[in-house]
Amino acid sequence: MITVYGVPGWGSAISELMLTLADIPYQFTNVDGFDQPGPQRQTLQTLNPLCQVPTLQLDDGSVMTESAAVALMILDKRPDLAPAAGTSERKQFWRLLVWLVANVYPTFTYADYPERWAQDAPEQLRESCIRYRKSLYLWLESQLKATPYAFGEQLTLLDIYLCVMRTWGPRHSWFKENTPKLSAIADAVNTLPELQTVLRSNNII
Ligand SMILES: N[C@@H](CCC(=O)N[C@@H](CS)C(=O)NCC(=O)O)C(=O)O
Repeated sequence: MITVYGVPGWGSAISELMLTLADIPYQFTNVDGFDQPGPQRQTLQTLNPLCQVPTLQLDDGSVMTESAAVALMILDKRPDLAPAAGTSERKQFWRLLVWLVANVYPTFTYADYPERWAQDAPEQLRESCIRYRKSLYLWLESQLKATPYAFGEQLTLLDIYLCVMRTWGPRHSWFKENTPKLSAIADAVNTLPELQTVLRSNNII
């Protein structure tokens, strides 16, 4: 069975929700505290030199990292969790999926641990990353045209990202005020019966 190494509410929640939605069994290993020296970090570092979550160990023992790679792996089994091949929606799906992990996700890497990158001005780096992240979310909001999900009636793995990322900085109230379409998508995902247990175990609802 797949093992997901993660921390409740962190990036591993995206993998857990995607796997659950796809009906792919997995077990969860909590590595809370992995971002500080200690046994959890040692465990994770042997699997993933970047020492990040999500880190997955697959059925064959191989390691899988990068949430978008996990999404692609899942789509191999469950193509219905993305818009159909040949549609313009599918192209936008790829675009926004990669855009999120390439642009928004790194703002957490730098803002959550600014002292790693700017020892002399960590607060400045944190603040500018958070400002940049907000500008990215505002652009994303301008791209969201459909309801109840990003691509209309079809629930896709992109909606799972939005649901989890909405719980991170700049937090619910900012999203509600500034990105109401993104917030509504996250709210819609939060009502899905098949995700309730995992949403709860990740403190998302
Ligand atoms: N590109 C990775 C980013 C993963 C990531 O940044 N995870 C965060 C937690 S949400 C993390 O592990 N941060 C700790 C660190 O970077 O040291 C992905 O998409 O999975």
